[in-house]
Amino acid sequence: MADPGQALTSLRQQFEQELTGARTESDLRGVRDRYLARKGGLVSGLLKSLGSAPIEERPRLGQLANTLKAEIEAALTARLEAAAQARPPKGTVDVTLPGRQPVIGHRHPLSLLRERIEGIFTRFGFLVIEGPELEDDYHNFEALNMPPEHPARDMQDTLYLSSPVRSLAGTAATLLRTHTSGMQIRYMERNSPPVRLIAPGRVYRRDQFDLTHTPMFTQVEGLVVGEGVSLADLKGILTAFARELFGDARQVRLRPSFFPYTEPSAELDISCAACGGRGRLAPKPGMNPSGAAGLAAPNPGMDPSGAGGCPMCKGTGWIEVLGSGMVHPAVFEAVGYDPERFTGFAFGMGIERIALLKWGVEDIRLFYENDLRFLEQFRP
Ligand code: 2U9
Repeated sequence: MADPGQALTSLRQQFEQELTGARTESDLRGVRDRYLARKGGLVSGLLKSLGSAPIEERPRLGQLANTLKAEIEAALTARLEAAAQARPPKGTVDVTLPGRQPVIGHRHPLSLLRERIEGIFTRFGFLVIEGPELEDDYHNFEALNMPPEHPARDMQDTLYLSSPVRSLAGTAATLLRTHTSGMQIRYMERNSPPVRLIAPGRVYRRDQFDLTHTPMFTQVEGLVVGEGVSLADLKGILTAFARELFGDARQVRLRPSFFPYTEPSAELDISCAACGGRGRLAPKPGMNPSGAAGLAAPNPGMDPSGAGGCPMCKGTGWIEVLGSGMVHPAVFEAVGYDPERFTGFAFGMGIERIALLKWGVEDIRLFYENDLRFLEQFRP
């Protein structure tokens, strides 16, 4: 073993250093255990090692070691007592601690999109109206030119209540509304033209639950009625809306369609952003577009079928955004407007569908699963 006298001196120095370095009560307790533990402590190790010192040295070394032990105990007791004195009383708040960052939530992406759409139409001078999700047959179907035998009223398409309930509108509701049109009917029953409004809200259909369908979704419908309102007004308003939402670069077209409550009817399409309306994706730089000499590598952006069609618009160059049309005279008759005097246009869109198009999301169900990893990507 090393010279015990030397070992004593270096243990004292080592202890002094460690004591100076100890900042907290738990540091101090650590030092105490390392030096004074009965089993395995540095001081008891030193005392044991004295057994190997020359016999005549042992009394002196033993005395020195005991003095060192007493010093260490006294120094540690003093520091631990001082630390206990300085300890803040129980329950004290340490105002010097850094604050904890609260987790800040935000609105759901579908709510953000709905607000965005409402903002656009509000700036166009439209009123926003809301109404009950439980609806009666008359406001959901009959007044919208869908008489009792109409196929849309089928049990396969509409969710009916097992027994009627009194709706917020005060009528006997028999079904979950399949569109928000009932609100527009109610508004026209109570107000004369001109009318310029949108009706956003949840609607329900007996649909399958898949990539693009949910049995509940969010609609925004719109209605404009007045003297001399024309298809040109419809096209102007909806083109302005589509460019506000999707960007000025989009081309817009109306494609003939059919709805019971509008005549004529049209779908509004916008040009596809993925292919710029060409229907096929542009060749990647470095590709030989002619394919001459057979040297061109396969383009990973191309349809794997080899047709080269754009997957976003299925090769058509156009994407369907909403449905629209001139309000059917039978609807005006139902609300007591003179169809000879007033004309109007209406439109309807599903916000979820717009969200899929706008953000390139492939599965509509993601919007309803509340997975924060998904939702946090839409922080405004
Ligand atoms: C009144 C008169 C007419 C609203 C309209 C559409 C065309 C339409 C669909 C879009 C996708 C429904 O959400 S969707 O599945 N809607 O295509 N909606 S015209 O027509 C009205 C509304 C109210 C009084």
